Amino acid sequence: MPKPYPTLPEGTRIYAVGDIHGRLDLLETMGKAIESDLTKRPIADPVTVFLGDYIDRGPDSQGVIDFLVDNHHRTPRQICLKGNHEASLLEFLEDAGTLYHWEDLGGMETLLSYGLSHHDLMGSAGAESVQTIFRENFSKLHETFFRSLELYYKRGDYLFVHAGIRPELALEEQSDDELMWIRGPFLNYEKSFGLFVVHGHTPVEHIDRRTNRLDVDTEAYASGQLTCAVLEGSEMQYITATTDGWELFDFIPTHK
Ligand SMILES: [Mn+2]
Repeated sequence: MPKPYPTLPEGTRIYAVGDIHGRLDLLETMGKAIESDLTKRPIADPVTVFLGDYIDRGPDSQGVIDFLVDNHHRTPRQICLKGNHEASLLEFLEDAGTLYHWEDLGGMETLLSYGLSHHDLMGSAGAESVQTIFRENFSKLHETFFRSLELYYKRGDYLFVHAGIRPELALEEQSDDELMWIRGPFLNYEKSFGLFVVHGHTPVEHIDRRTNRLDVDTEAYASGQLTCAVLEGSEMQYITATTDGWELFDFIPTHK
């Protein structure tokens, strides 16, 4: 018999933060919310998992990466997963020809936040010149951060991953691309994945709990609401951060 609810080992609390997309303002509020929650309700082993998609679309991708690189004093142990947008930035570092694909995903806002000008981006010199300027502005520290991102994190009965997994395929057999990009086959699957999957990538209006997975991506850059699942024992709570502040909610209703 599968367990009715996924569970974490005693003394562990996981804060799992959805897609940020350049919204440093909301990330800062979320950092304060987590810190405040931990002060109010201390626990032996707190972990913050960022589910990927730190950059693109929103206004301050560089600021978000600065925050994550320098986060240790603000939130507990921190795991940063790789989203498809981080993968696209890394691809552009290697291959200037991927610029237009990246721009379709909101990469322009990231380039602007790293100090490139509209003139640099519109210039006739093309993608190679954008790549050269970006490489100069992209610090070694940030590059190391991007290259150190994990594809998934497993704890207790939970699996944390940016997009999802291909159903009925062992974790070791999953392709990197699917872990960062998958939608339909994962989202439409209604049976158990073995582990309960906490993910971002596919925007939902409100944190969306199903019987086999939890979608935490509330499209922060457009909706102005960043969401974080708070998991402890077999309890699920969540925090929302908006420009007005933050709030902790006690219960995530299961969406059938
Ligand atoms: Mn995203």
